[in-house]
Amino acid sequence: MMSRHPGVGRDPATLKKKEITGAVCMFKKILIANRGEIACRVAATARRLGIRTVAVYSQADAQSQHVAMCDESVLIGPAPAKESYLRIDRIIAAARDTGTEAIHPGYGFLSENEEFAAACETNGMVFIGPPASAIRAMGSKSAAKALMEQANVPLVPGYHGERQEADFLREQADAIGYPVLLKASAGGGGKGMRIVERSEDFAAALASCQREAINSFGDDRVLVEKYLQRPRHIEIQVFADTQGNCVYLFERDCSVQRRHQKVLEEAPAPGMTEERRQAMGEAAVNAARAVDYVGAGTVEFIANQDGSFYFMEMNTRLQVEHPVTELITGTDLVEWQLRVAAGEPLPMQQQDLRIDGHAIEARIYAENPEKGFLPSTGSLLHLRLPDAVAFAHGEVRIDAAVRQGDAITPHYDPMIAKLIVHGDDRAQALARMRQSLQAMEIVGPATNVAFLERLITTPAFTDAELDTGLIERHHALLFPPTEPVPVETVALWLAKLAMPDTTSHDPWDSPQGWRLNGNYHRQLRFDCDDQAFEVVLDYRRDGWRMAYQSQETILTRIAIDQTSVSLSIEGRRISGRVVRVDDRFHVFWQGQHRILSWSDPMAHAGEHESEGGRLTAPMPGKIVQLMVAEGASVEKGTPLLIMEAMKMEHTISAPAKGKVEALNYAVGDQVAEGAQLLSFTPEAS
Ligand code: MV4
Repeated sequence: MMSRHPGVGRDPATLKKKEITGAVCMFKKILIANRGEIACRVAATARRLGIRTVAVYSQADAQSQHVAMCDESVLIGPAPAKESYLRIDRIIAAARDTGTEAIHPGYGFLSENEEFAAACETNGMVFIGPPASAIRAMGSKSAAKALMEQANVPLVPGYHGERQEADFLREQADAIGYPVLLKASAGGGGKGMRIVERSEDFAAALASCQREAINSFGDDRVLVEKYLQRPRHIEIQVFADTQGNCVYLFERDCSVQRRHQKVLEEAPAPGMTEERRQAMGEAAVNAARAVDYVGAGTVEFIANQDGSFYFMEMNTRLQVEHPVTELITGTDLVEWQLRVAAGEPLPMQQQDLRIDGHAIEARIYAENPEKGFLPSTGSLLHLRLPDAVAFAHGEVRIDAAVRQGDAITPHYDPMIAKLIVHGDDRAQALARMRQSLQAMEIVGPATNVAFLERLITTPAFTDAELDTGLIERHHALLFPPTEPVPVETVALWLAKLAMPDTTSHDPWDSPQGWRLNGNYHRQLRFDCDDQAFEVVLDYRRDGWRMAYQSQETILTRIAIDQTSVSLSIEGRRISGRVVRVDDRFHVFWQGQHRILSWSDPMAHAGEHESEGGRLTAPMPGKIVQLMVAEGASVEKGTPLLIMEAMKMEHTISAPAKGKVEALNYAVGDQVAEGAQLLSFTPEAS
């Protein structure tokens, strides 16, 4: 799966010791207390190391990929996480019942739950993570800050003590200098933060911050900090073993985020100097040592544009964005976790670790950027991810747990996949990121793929002007007005919908099928992004003539199979993909995903024709079923016959209460456009 450069810089003595202890100590079976891509990620490394895996799953996940990837699986409850993935008792029972030696918690869920870490130990299982005491020590912001201060880890100027009287805190704020930031001591992820610009505003902001803190965390203590404008979020990956070794695997820049949700992560951080990298790395190692850390951890800093940096918090788990670190260091951090948890020393020492190239990760979410990033659910009706296997050296990596047909449900995080790319430098990594985003095809839930492509091509991002406000500041560029539907997109759609195959032996496919009434001539309408469009298609000797938005184009169809369409447009060859879901056609062309809704004229057949007593075929087709007999009296809306056209079945229904006088066609008959299908007499009202 990874190991870009297995064994790089490893000293032979370490390797030997590792192999000996590895043979004795490594786990035979682990349980993965998680779901989704991280459960699959852990299972992949376990399999590579010959370790058996046990999956746990909720009722909603019985058919999921992580269950399929593990050797055994145990149902732990209904879909809601509170009743399954957060049930310590059931997970421990599953581990006991399957003879598991160790439990990997992944990220989220129970990964930073000290009670869970302690329960593993009590039950004689290894928690693949830090000791419960380290989780606890980093759990409270103010307590962690006090510890960090003693360990010489730089802190933002501020007050994080026990005293909480409003007057005292205001004096502290006045001394720090405005603007200041109030944070809930028990908080995290930006909840309960208040910026205070002036001393006069302090009391009201404090009261509001305390209210939110007590409501969210049951603890109204706050801390006061100097507020940094436009900071960068730079985090350091650290790793410690049980023998007292602790290393840093350099930094990740995670500044590009939206409402405290990371969107892009990269390593190394653009603009980082060797001196600062070492200073931040050593500060992070000091932070880890201060809490007797073991395993994978991340020390989060905020950095000023001038490079000064301050400790924010420590995440005591493997993070979502760990792959960027893996790609630049040639490591498998899950392997490191397993070795460390099994009591082995770290596979590499600080002086062996090097940065190779540049890596960027994008999180592909089922969400709608145009609707305020509202999560979107539903089945993945069509799913094509970039072919990572085609990149033999780990240039493109996809960490995902979904397959076509799987559903994104409202029960869990709507992340579809992580796309991680590597390049010799940032520009090359960015080019690969763009190429890979353009290759993605997702039909079903709305996704952020197009938004991500705009984001990575925004000049501020390509020029690495990173800070936590980037997305908000470039809102106009990131949400441009919708573009007109390109002629190529329309041509691909028509090729799929309305261009019969001139070489096929199926008579229905032959253009003659369409030309019973003379020349093929069709006028079609579609909606795209709430706008209506019209296009006219004629069959000519030299191909199909398409008239769209006062442009005439000659098209020839080259090949259509399942979803792939290629055609020639004015002699220029193009190819794309068209996925039909009912009357919606998803057209993918050059990284654009447009949804063309076709207003099916058959859907309204007969509606306006009842007066004359004629029911005619609005397009050529074939009769597939007659549902009434001649002479039948029917109610309005009674289905009369089914006709196939455009490879879809359409039901023709009675336009009014009345009598079917005559049926003009039998099952199997071809009918031309405009043909009268039956005679119908509406009942006089
Ligand atoms: C800050 C800050 C500016 N000054 N502290 C947000 C979540 C929490 N982990 C810390 N956060 C911040 N703390 C001071 N003194 C700005 C942020 C912040 C932020 C930090 C990291 C990543 C994204 C962020 C987005 C907005 C604000």
